[in-house]
Amino acid sequence: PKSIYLKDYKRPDFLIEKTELHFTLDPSETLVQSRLEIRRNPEANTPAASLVLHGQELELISLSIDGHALSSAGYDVGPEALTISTVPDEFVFEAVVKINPEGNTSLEGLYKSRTMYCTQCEAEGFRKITYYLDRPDVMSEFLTTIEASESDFPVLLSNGNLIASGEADSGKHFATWHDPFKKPAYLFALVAGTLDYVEDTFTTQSGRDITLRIFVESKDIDKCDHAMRSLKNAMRWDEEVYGLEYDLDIFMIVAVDDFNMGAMENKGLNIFNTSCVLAKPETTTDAGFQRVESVVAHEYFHNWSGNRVTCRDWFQLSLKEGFTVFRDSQFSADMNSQTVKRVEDVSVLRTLQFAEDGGPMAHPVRPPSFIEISNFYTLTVYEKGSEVVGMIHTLLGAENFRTGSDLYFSRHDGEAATIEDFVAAMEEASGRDLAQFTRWYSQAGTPRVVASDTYNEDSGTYTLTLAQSCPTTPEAKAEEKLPFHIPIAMGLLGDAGNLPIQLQGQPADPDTDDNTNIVLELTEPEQTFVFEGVTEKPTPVLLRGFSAPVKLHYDYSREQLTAIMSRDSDGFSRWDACQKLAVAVLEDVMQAYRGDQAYRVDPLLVAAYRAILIDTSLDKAMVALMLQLPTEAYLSEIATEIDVEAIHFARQYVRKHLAAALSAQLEAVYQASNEVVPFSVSASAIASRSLKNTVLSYLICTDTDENLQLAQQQLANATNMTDELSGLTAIINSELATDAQRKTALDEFYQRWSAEALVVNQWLVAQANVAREGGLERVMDLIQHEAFDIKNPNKVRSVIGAFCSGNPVNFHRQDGAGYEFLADQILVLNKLNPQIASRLLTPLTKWRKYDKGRQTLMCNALQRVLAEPALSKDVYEVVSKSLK
Ligand code: HT7
Ligand code: ZN
Repeated sequence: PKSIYLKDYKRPDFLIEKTELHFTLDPSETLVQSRLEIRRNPEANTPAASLVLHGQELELISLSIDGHALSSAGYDVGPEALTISTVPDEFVFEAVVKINPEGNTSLEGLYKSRTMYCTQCEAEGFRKITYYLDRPDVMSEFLTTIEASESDFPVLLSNGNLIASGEADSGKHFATWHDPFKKPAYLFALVAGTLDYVEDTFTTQSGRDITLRIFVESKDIDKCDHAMRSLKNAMRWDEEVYGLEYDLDIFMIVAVDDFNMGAMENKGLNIFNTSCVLAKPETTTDAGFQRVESVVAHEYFHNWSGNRVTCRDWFQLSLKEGFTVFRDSQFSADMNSQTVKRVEDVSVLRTLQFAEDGGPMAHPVRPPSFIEISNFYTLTVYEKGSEVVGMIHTLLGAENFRTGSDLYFSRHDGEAATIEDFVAAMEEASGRDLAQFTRWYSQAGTPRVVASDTYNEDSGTYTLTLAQSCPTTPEAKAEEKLPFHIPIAMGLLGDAGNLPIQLQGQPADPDTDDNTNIVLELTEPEQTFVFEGVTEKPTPVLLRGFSAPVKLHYDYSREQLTAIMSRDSDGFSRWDACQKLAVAVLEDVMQAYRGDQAYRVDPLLVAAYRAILIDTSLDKAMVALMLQLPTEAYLSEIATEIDVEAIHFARQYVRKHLAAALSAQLEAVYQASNEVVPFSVSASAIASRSLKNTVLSYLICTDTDENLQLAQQQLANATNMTDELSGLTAIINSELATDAQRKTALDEFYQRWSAEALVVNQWLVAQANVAREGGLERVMDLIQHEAFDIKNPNKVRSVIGAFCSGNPVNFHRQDGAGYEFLADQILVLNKLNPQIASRLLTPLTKWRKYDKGRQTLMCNALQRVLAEPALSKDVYEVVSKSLK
């Protein structure tokens, strides 16, 4: 397989003005007739170019140009393209092809999910439907007719507005949809099935009534309210915050069970993984409710950031994804809590994206090349891309950012744009030069910033020096990297609270009434900032709100960390200080574990946690977040060499110690939060459950029967899935429970919920994550369970994905059996669903961070995958790059 390079981008030789499609649906022999109005692209200036259309796994039935059938001498069909060497400047191309939806297990193109037909065309799936210029800079108006048996497929949907329906000559029924907005093929969608829907309306700010429909299987009709509410909130929010209004007369969402990702923003017809749309209290956890809210909003926001203004090529993916993640994060923060949302986002970024940035698949937010684009729907493109947009927001301020976004949307409406276009709009709107800033798009790796300081009591000056560097990544050595433009939001903390800030050489800002916050702009390899009028030796609070995706190092004392935890004005920094303190304490235990010394848990941490637990004025959500020790994944990310056993031991040890030392406070908080109140997904109700269940996870670490009974009672009496699953998780992880007690809890749970696929998935995840010995054997049993189906990505993620990423002590067994298990599953999935196979590889790609013994075993597993003769491009790219 060969790489494709951004530097080789060329405009398309041809444009497709109009696309007419006619589908005659059949499980194994669907007929697709296409009529394309094509003309040469004057801007390409390639007057003699042949017509080359993408096409894969298509059975060609007939071809014609301007009504004249082409004989096989007039064209060439390969496995990936159809070439017609001589065509006029403007012509009508018609083709009939046959495709096999029920045999399509890759879930790209047209496929069957349970009883329905659906499509997934991003990034390059449309070429599995018919011959086409399947690239995002070819935008066309679509007219789509679907013909199918009315009894089996009463609902026939595509993009845009329904313009005709009725009985076809064949006796089947048909529906014709017209999408007036030009779009690339990746936004095409088709759905056919027996579906019910819930309907609502939304009146836009300009007074247009939009019909909103969510289509689901009838058994799920009672799980649509939250998605509908979220959709309406998102529509209103986009009008209010970005001035963006919906454009078609109808907006539809369809829930499907078999889906490679979370959801897809097809124009007017979003297709969702059931896990990201269905929710009701009895079956869905609070995290599930919040995921639905954010994914519904994300896909809706794409209607502008992605659809009305799309990407010129797939290297620009972050143009739509980074910006849309930024928009959905702003939305979720506005709907819930700014600080909680920031902590959650930063946890994901620092744990998973930083790990990606430090591994063999590291790439810039705009990758310079790829073999398979599906491999680049990454945390870097999405989450780091969002952080980059967030830094522009910080540097420009909210008002200039909005002016820039207005300019971007108005200037590029109906176009396929680039990251340069986005940055140029932001520069023009603000008058700021972002040239250096754009290095965030082209240089991979997580920058490291080292802060050091001095305080001069006599002059009242405080001097802060910041030095930046960026490690070597696959595309560039550390020495070749140029300094980034890094916004560092910060403050100074004194004995009684935050100190006023006066930077030398910078007049005080009369427009701000908050003089305790400043954004420093680090642009040089090393820079010094002098603060004046500092009346006491301060503690710097650096990177407030996590203002840049960097690893910032300052040598804090543990006392300074507890001061920030209890007194800083920024909630994020308080949480972050708590994490830092916990990391230090965990590292003490890890060191003792390795050196066979006595274990000691710093009483500072116990005291800090006690203070948090008894302070009833604190936000419960923040208390819960602060009480959660850094995860094993985060501790692995920050380690130079991952010591699997030491990390696991230290975390367990400190948890047990805290549980014992704080048992009275924990019990009091549990009892106080275990109130019976009507269910709600308000931020405060979620916070309350989050605190209660965090506390339960500590209580279960104590070896007392009462606490096991507490978990059993919670499981038995729960009226919502958050509490029920927390009860189950506590029991199956408890060292006190007997095997029989764990089995009873699991069996009863399964019997209760076996008809609810999404609940069963959570039941699978809970088991795959149990860290007790024998995890691999339990997972091998789970893949034989009737609830498991290797063709369903949600099941694969729930068992294999959860085990390999969320259960390090069992996956990284010393004998390498976990690695061999994963390689076996990848080889099966490579044939069925290459995208899923490739994503599952992630834990193996991190082999360089482990001890020599594990390195060899992990590489052996990767080599075994690489030796497979029929390796998909997806898997080949990840395995070969990670072995380099
Ligand atoms: N834009 C969507 C991407 C997507 C996707 C990509 C590759 C393979 C399958 C996929 N399903 C959806 C999702 C989003 O970011 O909104
Ligand atoms: Zn997206």
